[in-house]
Amino acid sequence: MGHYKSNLRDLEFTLFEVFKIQQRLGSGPFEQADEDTARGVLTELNALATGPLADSFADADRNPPVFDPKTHSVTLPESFKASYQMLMDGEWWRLGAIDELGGFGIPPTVQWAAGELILGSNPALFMYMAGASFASIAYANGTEEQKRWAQLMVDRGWGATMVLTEPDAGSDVGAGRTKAVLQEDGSWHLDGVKRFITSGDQDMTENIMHLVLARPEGPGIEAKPGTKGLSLFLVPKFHFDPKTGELGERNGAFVTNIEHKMGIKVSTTCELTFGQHGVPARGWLLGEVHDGIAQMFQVIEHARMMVGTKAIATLSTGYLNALEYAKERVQGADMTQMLDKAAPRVTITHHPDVRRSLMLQKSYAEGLRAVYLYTATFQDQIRAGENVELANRVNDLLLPIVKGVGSERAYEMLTHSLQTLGGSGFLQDYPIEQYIRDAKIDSLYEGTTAIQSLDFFFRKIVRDKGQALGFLAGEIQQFIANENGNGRLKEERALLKQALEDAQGMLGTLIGFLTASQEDQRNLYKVGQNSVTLLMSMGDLLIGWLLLRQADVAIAALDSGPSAKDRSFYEGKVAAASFFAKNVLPELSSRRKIVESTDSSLMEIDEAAF
Ligand code: ST9
Ligand code: FAD
Repeated sequence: MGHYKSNLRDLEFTLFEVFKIQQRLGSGPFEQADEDTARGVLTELNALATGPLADSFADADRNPPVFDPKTHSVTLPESFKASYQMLMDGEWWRLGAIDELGGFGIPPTVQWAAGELILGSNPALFMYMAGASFASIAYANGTEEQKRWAQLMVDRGWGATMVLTEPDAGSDVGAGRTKAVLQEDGSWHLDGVKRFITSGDQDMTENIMHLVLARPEGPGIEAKPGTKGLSLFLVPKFHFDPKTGELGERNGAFVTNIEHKMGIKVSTTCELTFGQHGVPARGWLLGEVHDGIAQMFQVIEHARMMVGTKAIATLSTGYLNALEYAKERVQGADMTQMLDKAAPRVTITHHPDVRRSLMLQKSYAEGLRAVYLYTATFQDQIRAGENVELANRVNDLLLPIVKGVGSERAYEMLTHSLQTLGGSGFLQDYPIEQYIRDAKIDSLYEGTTAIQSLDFFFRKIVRDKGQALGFLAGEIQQFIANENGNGRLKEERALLKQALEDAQGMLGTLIGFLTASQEDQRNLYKVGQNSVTLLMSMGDLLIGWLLLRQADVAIAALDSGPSAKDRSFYEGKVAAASFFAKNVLPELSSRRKIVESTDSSLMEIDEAAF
């Protein structure tokens, strides 16, 4: 058996029994895909993900890519290349492609559910496979000629990258200095050094299309500071015939280093140098507008969703590995017989602390899965043209939760998964130590958690005038008020009500600090001290609510006499929801007190006193 333990049952439950996504399948933009197609996609991919895709996961970690500085090229381990080839042969890249470029015509909910399977099995495969998804951005924003390039990217299976970061421009993308100078033929010559570029080089595709943010220079071009002064350029690794895609000369974008990392080692993280090795780095402005940051955010939004889903996928397999171990590992006696030295030894699932930890892992893994799939239901609505404006706002609001909360909680919970295995968890004989190393990146790239929390508060709540949040709060209120579940889960509903009040209380306090900053700007610091707490608390609230929605569905299913296997599944859903409501949601009350009592002392401490 490979390392990857998927949870297809929970994916299908959430998609079809809870969110009932089949109601949109088979018609409109999803005409090509009915429920059977969607289930078929997941079943087929599940077999691949738990089998051959997972096979190279550990090998590619122990034998990471090799960089040759003489040729500026990277060689990936053969085992990984074989897994990648399998994905490409199965045409699974179609999952992320728009219909015009050969997409499957399945809704985002199913795309992301399928994405979870690849991301849990071998996350770097998904990232290397993203060329067709990136082509969608070139297609959506490009000139007629660039739309044809997008088609070539897909037809010829090219790789692609997103190129923002520089040594002095990480979170602060607007500090980037790489420039692009307009040439007489309408192309641009790029000059600068970018760093940390994922998939910047590899030896699996014939070409790579870099999507690069740079500062345009040329006659009549107004220089603007910050992100609004950046444009987006298409910079291929090799030039190509625009009709056939046949490769020409090497372009002057060279990988000049690769990073040696804590985890996700097979995903190359490259320094990419433009125009400094004797060959000009020629690029083409994407479309005809200088609107680079907005165009790049079209990629970033998907990439943030991807990173959150990756983290959640890893947590899920971490939990299931821990569970399997715990069911087999015999150690110690049942606690009620702890004084009897001759008492029979039991499996560790009998120990209350192991149970507490496993249930915490389960509730976060399944609750976060519900969060990312719930988010994707709004992407389904957007695609289907239903309530598009509101769906866009809600999707925007939820993305920092999927990414920020997903990554933080996954990393935290994976340490519980490792702990469940005792000393064995520390060994490379089990996958969890690699999961932890591979998942740490998720709270860092695509905007750190602090950046997600600022985006959440300032852009997604304040600038949105609370419209999306108001909608969500209304949905939660409605759930609290209804009596589904035959009067069961009453206590849990009361706990959810309190959690909603606490989260709203925290938000109200932060809005108060923001208002007070008009009088004294230092009050903004109080927002900054608490924005991550707000984000994490809203995440817990959402998880608590979605788990209880699942429990409602599970109770109804239990009442209708399910099979023995299904009975255990549904009982598990009710147990996880109840556990989370009783053990996690009450924490919001104390967090609210902390937020409310924030003062300015932290910002007044002299740096030397740290
Ligand atoms: C990275 C990659 O880390 C890691 C993994 C790579 C994996 C690659 C493969 C992935 C494949 C996945 C599939 C994807 C493919 C695509 C599929 C397509 C179908 N939402 O607040 P302002 C815009 S890469 C939308 O003033 P500052 C907006 O235009 C590196 N737009 O910002 C706005 O203008 P306006 C990742 C947003 O103070 C403008 O920006 N690096 C949003 O100038 C300015 O906004 C980072 O993520 C948003 N949420 O700059 C950087 N926010 O207001 C993190 C802003 O007029 N840092 N815009 O609308 C930040 O995000 C900063 O907050 C900042 C601040 C840079 C935005
Ligand atoms: P910094 O921005 O220096 O942040 C350091 C710390 O300060 C963080 O804790 C951060 O939260 C905090 N901080 C910074 N600013 C603020 C603020 N305003 N308020 C509160 N806290 C703040 N980039 C690409 O362009 N393309 C890629 O493909 C890509 N892939 C990557 C792959 C890997 C493995 C890694 C490690 C990075 C990758 N990145 C990529 C870069 C990544 O997006 C950045 O590392 C990330 O955005 C953070 O920037 P930084 O590392 O410079 O940290």
